[in-house]
Amino acid sequence: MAIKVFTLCLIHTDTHVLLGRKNRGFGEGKWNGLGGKVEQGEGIEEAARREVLEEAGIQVPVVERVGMIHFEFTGNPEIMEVHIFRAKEFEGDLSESEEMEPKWFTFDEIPFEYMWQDDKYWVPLLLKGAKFKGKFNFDAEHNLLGGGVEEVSELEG
Ligand code: 6U4
Repeated sequence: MAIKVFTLCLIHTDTHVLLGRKNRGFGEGKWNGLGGKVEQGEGIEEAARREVLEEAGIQVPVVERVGMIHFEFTGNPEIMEVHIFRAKEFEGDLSESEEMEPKWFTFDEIPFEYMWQDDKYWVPLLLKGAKFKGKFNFDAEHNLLGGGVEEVSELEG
């Protein structure tokens, strides 16, 4: 199966996490971290920084790759490989883009019911500083069918 590579970056402090509500495209209406497709010739970390800048207007000088999840959607022959990053610092002023409305949430207010259904399984791992790998399957209407994540001590690759 063909693999398509994406990034997803969660910026957080000790108490708050930055999410964006997607205004259009894949996952429209859902709150999520910031990210998107890795472009041809681009490094994955470079793509993660670019997407944060494009979607929220801020720079993340240090990003740490903490997770890798494969998503499969019924009827779509491409596996979506999402590289997940954490950033604890940013520079610049947060701005809304055409694509995303960014907002800070305290850890106990994270709107899991308005996020992708897999997020409740791995966002807590990211926030506690763990690294993880996983795989989830969705039906064509984006309902979760199965899958899971596991903590790992190191992410290879
Ligand atoms: P354009 O073409 O600019 O609209 P682009 O922003 O490059 O697209 P997009 O928005 O299609 O890419 O990327 C999808 C984003 O959604 C990536 O950050 C990965 C993320 N994503 C996809 N499935 C997900 C899922 N099940 N759970 C999750 N994030 C998911 O938390």
